[in-house]
Amino acid sequence: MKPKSKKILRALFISIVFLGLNIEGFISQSNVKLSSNDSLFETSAARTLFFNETTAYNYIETQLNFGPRVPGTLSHGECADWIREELVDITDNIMTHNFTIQKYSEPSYQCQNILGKINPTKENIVIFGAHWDSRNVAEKDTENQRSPIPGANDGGSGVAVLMELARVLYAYKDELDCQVWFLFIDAEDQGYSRGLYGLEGWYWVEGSLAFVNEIDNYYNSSAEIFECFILLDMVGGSNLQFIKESRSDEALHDSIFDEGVKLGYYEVFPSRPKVMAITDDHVAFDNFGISVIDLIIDFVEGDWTYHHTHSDDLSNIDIESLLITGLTLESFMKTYYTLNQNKDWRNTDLPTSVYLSITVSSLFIVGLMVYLILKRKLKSKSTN
Ligand code: 1BN
Ligand code: ZN
Repeated sequence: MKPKSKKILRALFISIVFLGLNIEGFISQSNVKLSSNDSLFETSAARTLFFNETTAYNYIETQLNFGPRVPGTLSHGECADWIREELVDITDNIMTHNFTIQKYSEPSYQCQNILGKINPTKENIVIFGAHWDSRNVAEKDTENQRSPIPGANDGGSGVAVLMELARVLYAYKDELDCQVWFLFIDAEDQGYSRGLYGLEGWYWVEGSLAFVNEIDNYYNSSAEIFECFILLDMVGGSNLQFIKESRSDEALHDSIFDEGVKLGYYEVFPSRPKVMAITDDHVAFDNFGISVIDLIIDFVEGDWTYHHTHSDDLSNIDIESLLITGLTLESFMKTYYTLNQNKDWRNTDLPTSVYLSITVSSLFIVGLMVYLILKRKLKSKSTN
């Protein structure tokens, strides 16, 4: 082989390797491999997201300052008013669904689901939901089982993330091609467990059942279409790890978990999550025919052990968990519901990174083959 040909071949080989390494580097960067302790704001993927964990944390603190949000109490009414007041500046319209719960000869209770809508004239509707009542008993505590819990995580965290999500999405609502509903659900947490009712005779999830019964009053069923219902429950504890709730739509679950993994939160959104069936506010929406997901932890055997105890307070909230949940959901909205994109979470395609990896590997192999063929040809030419 002539020295000049050798030089060209060497340059070709180096270029192929260099190109391959660069593209691989790009892919691994775009996947943002971070542990949950790293600062996300140092990464390019997160700089386009605006969810603020301190604002969310303060929303929990405000709720706890009202006292337990148990139906029939002053704190409950004050918290409902506060939710409505907050929504004034961060949604386009606010509706209240009033309903009454009365069991046997017990007193009747005035309850309210509160709905804030963004972009109410768009056709497709994404619903985010969280319950805002807190449990009237602490049946899993060793002390004072008959007194109400603070509900920082169970109740408070979901409301806080919803509220902050509403704030950030409202700021760029013109870039979204859907309606977004923020549904603050009452009367979720007063059912029966370990010998105690929250409120005598109540079922779990009374508020969502009542809302879905009357959902026709809140949208135009001949012109508007529900995309999905995303429920947040207990998203603010330490060692956050979401389960796969058995009613959750497979494609919706995968898309949201992929979004979390894309941001580097592998442990929070595990590839093989625990599968559990949980009675929660998504059930009524699932029965209505909407694709649902319940973003919830394993509150029975998981690491966060304060469920329905007096220790479900601010000291057992991890601000990072609020951030992780909020950023993941904001990212989900950007990926699937911004204008001028054609992604649909229902298409259970492989993640883009897998396609990119396959393309790069194929390019690399083809390049290598071309190199080897050329090398052999040049060698045989020079020996002739
Ligand atoms: C989930 C979160 N639930 C209440 N807060 C529902 C539930 C709890 C259902 C314990 C059965 C037992
Ligand atoms: Zn609960």
